[in-house]
Amino acid sequence: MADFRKSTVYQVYPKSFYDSNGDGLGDLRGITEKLDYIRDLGADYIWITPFFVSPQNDNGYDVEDYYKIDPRYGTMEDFEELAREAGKRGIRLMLDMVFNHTSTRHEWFRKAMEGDEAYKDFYIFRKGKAPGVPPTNWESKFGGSAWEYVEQFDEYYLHLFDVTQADLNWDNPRVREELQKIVRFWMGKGVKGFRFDVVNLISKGAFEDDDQGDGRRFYTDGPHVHEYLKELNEATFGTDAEFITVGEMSSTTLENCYRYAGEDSHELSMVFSFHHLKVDFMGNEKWVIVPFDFQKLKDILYEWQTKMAEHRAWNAVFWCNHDQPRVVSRFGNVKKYWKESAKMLGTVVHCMRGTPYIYQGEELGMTNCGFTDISQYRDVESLNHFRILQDKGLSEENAYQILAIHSRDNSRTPMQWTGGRQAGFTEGEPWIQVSENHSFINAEDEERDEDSILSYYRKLVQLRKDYDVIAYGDFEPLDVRNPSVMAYKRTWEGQELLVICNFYGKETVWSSGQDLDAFCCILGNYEDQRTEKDRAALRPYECMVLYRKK
Ligand code: TEU
Repeated sequence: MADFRKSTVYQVYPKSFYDSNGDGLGDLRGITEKLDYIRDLGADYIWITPFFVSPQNDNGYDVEDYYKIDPRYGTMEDFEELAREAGKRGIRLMLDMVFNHTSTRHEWFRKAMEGDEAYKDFYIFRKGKAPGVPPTNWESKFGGSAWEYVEQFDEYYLHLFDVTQADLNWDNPRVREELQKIVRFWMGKGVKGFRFDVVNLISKGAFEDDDQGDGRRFYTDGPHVHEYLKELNEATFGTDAEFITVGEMSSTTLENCYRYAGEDSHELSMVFSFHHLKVDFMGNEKWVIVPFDFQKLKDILYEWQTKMAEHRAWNAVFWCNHDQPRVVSRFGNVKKYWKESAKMLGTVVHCMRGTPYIYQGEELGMTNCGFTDISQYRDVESLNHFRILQDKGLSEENAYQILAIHSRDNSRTPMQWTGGRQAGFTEGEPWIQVSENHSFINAEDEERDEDSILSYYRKLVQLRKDYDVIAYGDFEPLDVRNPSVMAYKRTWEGQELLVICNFYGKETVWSSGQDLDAFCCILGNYEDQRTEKDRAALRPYECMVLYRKK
C-alpha cells in the first residue's frame, strides 16, 4: 500500500502544463504525454487542479458542472486514458474538489435565481442591513464586498471569492449529499486522492459585521467544519484506506489542524496551511512590498513541524502552488545564486516531516514572470487589485511593482519544456505569455545536466524513499535564532539527519554543538562540504544533508 508519508505529490495546473492540440491551452492529453517526465521525477501522485466545465473566471475554480470535463481540457475518454497511463507508471491521481462555492452558472445557482426556494437554500442569501447596505461588511478575497445584490429578491448572496463564485450552504443536508455524490463519482473513475479547496471556510458562523478585519473570523474554521468533514470522510473516501486527502486551509490555526489532519480524527490525511507564506506580507495584507522576515519564516515552520508531530497530525509541506509567486524569486536569489538557492529551498521542504508537494516548474527553478504591462496579466485577483491599489492612491508604477512580486500569474506562465518557440509548451499562441528565461531554464536542458535543479529534485524525492528518518522521524529545530541559517535535526530509530541551509548570499560558519565528522553527507548543493569537528563553513545559499546511523 502506498504510504503517504513516503510519497511526493506533483501539482499540475493543466492550463499551463502542456498543450497537445495547439490551441494555446494546456490539456489532459498534454498531461498524459508528459507522464514519463513526472515518473522520472519520482512523484507518486499528481494533483491536477480543476478541469471541470467552468466559465474559467477563476481558471476552473468556478465550477459549472462537477461531473463533466471542460472541452477546453479534453473529454472523459482523455481523462480515463490519463488515469490508465498514470496507473501503468505507478502514479495516482488526485483531483481538486471546489466545494466551498460553485460558479453562478451552475445549474443549482441558476435554479436559485429562478426563485426555486429549494435551490436558494443551496446558497447563502440574506437581506441587506438597510437599502443599499449589504448584510455584513465582509470583503471578498479578490477585493470588494463579499455580497452581491440580487434585485428580484431584494437580497444578497455571499461570495467569498469572485462575484461569479457563490458560496454553498453546507448547513443544508441536501448540499452535503450532492457533494458526496460528486466525490463518489470520481472515486469510481479510479482517482486515489482529493485536494479540497478552501475547505475550512465551508461552515459559516454568525453573519455579523467585523469591526476588526475583513470578516474572516466569522467563517474560518467555522462551527460545524469538523463535523461536516467527518461526515464526508465516512460517507465517501474514508472507506478506502489507500485514499489520500489534503485540505487547503485558509488562515487556519494549529489547533484546528490537529483535528483536520489528526491520525485518528477521520477527517483528512493532511493540510496545507499558509502562515509561512505570509512572511512577506504586512499582517494579512498581501499587496505591499516588504522584505521577507527570515526569523518569522523559521519560527512558523518550526512551530508547525513540532506541534503537528506532538499531536500526531500530518502536514503537507510546500513552497509553491498556482496561487503563490515562485519560491526562488521569493526567498532565493535569481540574479546571482539561482541554482544554489533553488536547490537549497527544495532541500528545506523535502527533508521535513510531512508530504512534500512540487508545483510544476519548481523542479526547474522557474522564476516569477516579470510582466510589466497589465495586458500581460490574466488572473482576476491581479486585475482587480491593479485597480484597487490605484483607487487607494498608489501610482501605476507602484501598482506594477507590487503585482510583479505578488501576482498569482507568476506561477501560471507555461511550463518551460524547451528553449525553443513558446518554450515547447504549445504550437499555437499561449493563453498567457511564456517567460523569456526559458532559453536557459527548461526541462530539456536540465534533463541532460547532472548538476541541474531538476536532477537535484529527483534526488530529493528519492531520499524520502531511501531514508525512513525523513518520512517518519521526529523534528527538532537547531540554533533557532541564527540570523542566516535554517538548521534542523530529524531522528528515527537510531538514525539522525542534519539539514543545514544558508539562506543568504554571504558565507557563514555554523556551529552544530556535535561532531559533524561522525556524519556522512547524503546530499548538498556544492561539490564538496567544508565541515570540521562541530563546524560547517557554508558558502552562499549552501545546504547539506548529513546522516548517521548509530
Ligand atoms: O485559493 C484560496 C485562497 O484564498 C488563496 O490561495 C487566494 O488565492 C490568495 O490567497 C488570495 O490572495 C483557492 C485556490 O487555490 C485558488 O486558485 C482559487 O482562486 C480560490 O481557492 C477560490 O476557489
